[in-house]
Amino acid sequence: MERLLITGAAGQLGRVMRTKLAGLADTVRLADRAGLGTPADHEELVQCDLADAQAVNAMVAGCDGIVHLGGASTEGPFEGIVRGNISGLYNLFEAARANGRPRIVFASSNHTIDCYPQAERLGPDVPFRPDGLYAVSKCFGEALARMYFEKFGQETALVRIGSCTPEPTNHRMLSTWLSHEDFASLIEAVFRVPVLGCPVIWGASANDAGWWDNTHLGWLGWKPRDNAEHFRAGVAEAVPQPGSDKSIARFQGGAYVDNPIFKE
Ligand code: NAI
Ligand code: 15L
Repeated sequence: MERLLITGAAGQLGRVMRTKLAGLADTVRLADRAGLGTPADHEELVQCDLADAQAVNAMVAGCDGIVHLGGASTEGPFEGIVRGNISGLYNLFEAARANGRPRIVFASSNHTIDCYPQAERLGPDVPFRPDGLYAVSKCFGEALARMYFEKFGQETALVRIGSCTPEPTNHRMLSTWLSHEDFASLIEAVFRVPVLGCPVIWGASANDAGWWDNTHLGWLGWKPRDNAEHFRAGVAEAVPQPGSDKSIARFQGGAYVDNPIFKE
């Protein structure tokens, strides 16, 4: 690629991908509403709010690929979720449509299905079971991406990220963990494959205790290498086994399922 755009580049995953994806394009354009520091030679910095349609159009112009990590990333007041994940996402897809439809990696979330019990194994076609307004905004994002694919041929990977952290740090994450390395290799696979479409992709490493089935993705050529199982002993030592009646041991969203809906 000539120019890759990473939104949410000041965030947790954005800062990691800024380094890991540096070789994916001649120029990497980094965007966020927060400050992004000093650009390296191969970087361009754009400070903008996703709710500003004109600024988003300028942010997308000239890019051949987009890794969309920006927006609200947890449960919070609805206003912030609407800004980043509803209006912001619409602005991003409209900008993509106006600028040659660069392929998009959309950071969706496991929260779209978090009310399923941990005993169930999920394929890509299960109905949503969101656990809050943040989760609902990700369901909206997946539906929006699908509509732009059906009507305009916009290709987007709907990556339902589990828990993307340096290491799994609790029992639930032995099932939901996505290593930084596996996320980076997934993004590379999405941009490498000749035809992408608009698939649901479970963003998890090759965890022995995983809940999500990616066997529909053989054509993508993505082989996650990490496995949370290697951390089981350390997690067991550091965190007491949760009681089987607790949400953290019952639902795929764990304790997130108990989050309140925020009032303004
Ligand atoms: P983060 O909260 O650390 O980063 C999000 C970034 O988006 C922040 O730098 C923030 O300034 C920016 N942002 C928020 N609202 C904005 C707006 N209206 N306009 C412009 N920028 C805005 O989140 P993190 O952990 O890096 O996650 C990145 C993406 O991946 C998010 O979309 C999140 O929902 C998704 N995700 C992350 C998971 C994880 O384990 N970290 C799991 C599942 C999904
Ligand atoms: C997410 O969607 C969030 O962005 C992240 O902060 C974690 O809560 C993650 O899911 C998770 O479920 O562990």
